[in-house]
Amino acid sequence: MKNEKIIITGASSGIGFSCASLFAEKGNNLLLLSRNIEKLKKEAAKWEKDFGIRVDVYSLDVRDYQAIDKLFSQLPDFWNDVDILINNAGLALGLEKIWEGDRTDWDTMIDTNIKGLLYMSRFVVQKMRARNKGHIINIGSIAGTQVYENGVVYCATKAAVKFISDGLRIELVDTPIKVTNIQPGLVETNFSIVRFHNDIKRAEKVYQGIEALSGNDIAEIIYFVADTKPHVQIAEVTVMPTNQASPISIYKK
Ligand code: NDP
Ligand code: 8X3
Repeated sequence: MKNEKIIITGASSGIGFSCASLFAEKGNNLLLLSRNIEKLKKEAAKWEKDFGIRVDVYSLDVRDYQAIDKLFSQLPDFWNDVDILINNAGLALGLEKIWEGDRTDWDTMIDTNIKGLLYMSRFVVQKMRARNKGHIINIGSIAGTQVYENGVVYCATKAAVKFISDGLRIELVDTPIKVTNIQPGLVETNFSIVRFHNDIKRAEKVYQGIEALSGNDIAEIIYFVADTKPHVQIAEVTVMPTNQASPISIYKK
């Protein structure tokens, strides 16, 4: 796969950054979006030079519909024919029972993981339908198929990602446009640091005693999914560390 045009949300760290790095190395053009872009801009300049590709980086909060509208109205024509959208921006906040949960944490998760993904999809799928070509790759989670206590709202947002992916696939069934939902288990990124509001020690404990997946492991799977023949649509991928069997069934040494 080469010379494709790919949008990645949440490209500043973790899975999104690993995807950007891998797709760049393979010779694809990237439109990278996240709120923090300083470090990303430096990488982008390096990738452009090293791999002869175009990498555009914009600061964007996917919760802000007006900002997305403005971005798409001002994008260079180069981005009119986007091949792949990786809806990766997302987060978990907190680990509490519903009656103890922080309402602003809920709003942030719902606005980012569900509404942000919908907003981005609305703009990009319109363009893909006009060209009759494209692939939407959503980053769901095993938390979207099995709910666990203290994480109910996060799990509900990822269940929504599953149903949005399934529903969009149905709505696009008479087109060549593909929809994939990637459902990872434990991936060691900034995810737990964000979940625990910067409590790094607590975040580190999540990955102690188990070899978690890396962002690169997920990027390699996404690359495989994106590189299939036009008639092959991988609908879902569920991937966990070998010592994980469900969100709560985890063997730690
Ligand atoms: P990271 O925290 O490392 O990365 C999250 C990315 O999302 C960052 O680039 C962040 O960028 C971006 N982001 C968050 N909020 C917004 C926003 N409002 N607008 C734009 N970008 C935003 O975590 P991961 O890489 O692990 O997470 C990526 C996805 O993978 C998420 O959807 C997560 O739910 C999912 N996932 C993660 C798993 C794990 O165990 N790590 C397992 C299963 C799924 P910035 O802050 O710069 O905006
Ligand atoms: C992240 C995986 O199991 O920590 O989506 O919720 S889990």
